Amino acid sequence: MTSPIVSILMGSKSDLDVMQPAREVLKELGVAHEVRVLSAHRTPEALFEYVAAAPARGVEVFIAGAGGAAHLPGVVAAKTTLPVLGVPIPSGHLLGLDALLAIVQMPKGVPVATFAVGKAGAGNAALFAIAILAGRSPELARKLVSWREAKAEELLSESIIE
Ligand code: RP5
Repeated sequence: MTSPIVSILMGSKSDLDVMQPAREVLKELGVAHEVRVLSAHRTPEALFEYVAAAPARGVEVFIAGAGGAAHLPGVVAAKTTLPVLGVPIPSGHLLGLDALLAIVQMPKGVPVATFAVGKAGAGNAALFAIAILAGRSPELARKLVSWREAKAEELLSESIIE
C-alpha cells in the first residue's frame, strides 16, 4: 500500500459530502491520501495521537474540514508545523459563515490557510496541497498544469450556449 502524503480530516461524518471534492481531486491526480473523522471537541485525544503519528507514515499536508465552532484545523495546526489547509463546512443556522470566521481568525504564530466555504473550498484545498507538494515533484507540477488545461478545454468545449 502507498503511504499517504495528504491527510483529509473532518470533524464529523456529516462533513463527508462537502469534503468529497478534496478526495476526488487527489484521486484524479494520483496523490496518495487518507481520510479520517476526528473531532477537536469530541475526540481530542485521538486527534492528538493521529496528528503526532501521521508524519512518520508520510503525511506532509493536512486538509481539515469542520463546521460550526470549527476548531479542528486550528487544533491540528497547534500540534504540527506541517501546512494545514482549513475548509469551512456549511452546517446549521449560520451556513458556514461561523466556520469561516472561526478558521480564518487564527492567532499570530499558528497559521491555517483558509479556503472557501463548502465544496469549492474542499476541491481547492486539495489543489493547493498538490501545489505545495509540486514544489519538490516535477511530475506533480506537470499533472497540475495538465489538470488546469483539461478543465479550461472542458469549459471552452461547452462555451457556446446559443
Ligand atoms: C463540527 O460540527 C463538524 O465538523 C460538523 O460540521 C458539525 C456538526 O457535526 P454533527 O453534529 O453533524 O456530527 O464539529
